[in-house]
Amino acid sequence: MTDARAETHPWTANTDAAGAARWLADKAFVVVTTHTKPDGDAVGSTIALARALRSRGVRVEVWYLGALPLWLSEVVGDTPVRSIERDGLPADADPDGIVLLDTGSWSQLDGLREWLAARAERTLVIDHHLQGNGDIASLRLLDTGAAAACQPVAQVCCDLLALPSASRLPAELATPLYLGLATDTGWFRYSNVRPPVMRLAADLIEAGADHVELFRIVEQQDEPGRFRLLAAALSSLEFHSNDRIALMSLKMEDFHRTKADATDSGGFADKVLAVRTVVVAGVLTEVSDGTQGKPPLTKISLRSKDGHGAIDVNEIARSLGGGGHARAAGARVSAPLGDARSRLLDALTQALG
Ligand SMILES: [Mn+2]
Repeated sequence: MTDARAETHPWTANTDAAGAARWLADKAFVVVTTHTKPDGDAVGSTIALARALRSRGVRVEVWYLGALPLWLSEVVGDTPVRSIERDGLPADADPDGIVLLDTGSWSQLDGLREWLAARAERTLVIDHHLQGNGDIASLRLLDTGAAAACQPVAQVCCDLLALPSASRLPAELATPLYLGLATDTGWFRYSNVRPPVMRLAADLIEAGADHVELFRIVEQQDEPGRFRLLAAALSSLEFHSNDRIALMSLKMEDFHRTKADATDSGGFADKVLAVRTVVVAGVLTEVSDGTQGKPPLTKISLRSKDGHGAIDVNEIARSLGGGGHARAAGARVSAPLGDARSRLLDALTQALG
């Protein structure tokens, strides 16, 4: 998006929950959608709003983009859902209202961008992110102080159903709303947990949100292969620089032996940050060892601990040709695993000073 467009379409709110509910109330067919690779907040907010609209007799479809979480069907139940990747874009879909949740960025809407751009005049966006594209929707309910999109969506649901408090919501709405609140706050551990988050969580539990079942569905679904792979990673664990650096390495044969796939190593670096002395952790994954007609390639994933003197892993990753965020970053290095490990260790040792 050009700067001129950002000026004529600023990322500013122009409605509140009551206004959004009034706008939705007279719709006949609404499509509810969200960012690609939907997470807990994306799924929770879309399903809750779809159920609220359905209970008012509105025809609703929820559309998802990109890879879907493994637990999706257990949260969605019988609410009508379409995967654009799997089912395609319906040629004849002509909703009189579109609601975009948990994002306002064109870059997160690949596969639906043109369809949405042609219909911005009948689109409502409800989001909590600091940045977005104002031209994505003519009606914008933005609460950048909210920890999750599910917070403003909970209020819209209450207004749609004329309920005085979220504690009176039907349980089938309270449970997905709780999912968004819980996952966007790391199950109520992150710094975005403020009093309204806990008040809404309490109301949703009062309404019957099944938080015990949600935790099982979302957080206790790992395949055994993932933990066999973690065992392999831990057996390679080495500490450097007075135990402040932790490195783990996974070889191609580790994936074959444990029947794990590339996504199964997600979160391994985070686990090692639990060690008191460790300030930065890296996982090196051998993508190609250079023997099968492909040049050697090693993937690096980096995490660092918050606090005074925290290591900026974005900078480290950039020095290796990658990038990311200050606390989480990665790179792909065209080198065998051992060489990549040496280069990474040099960069980390230097950064620690
Ligand atoms: Mn969110």
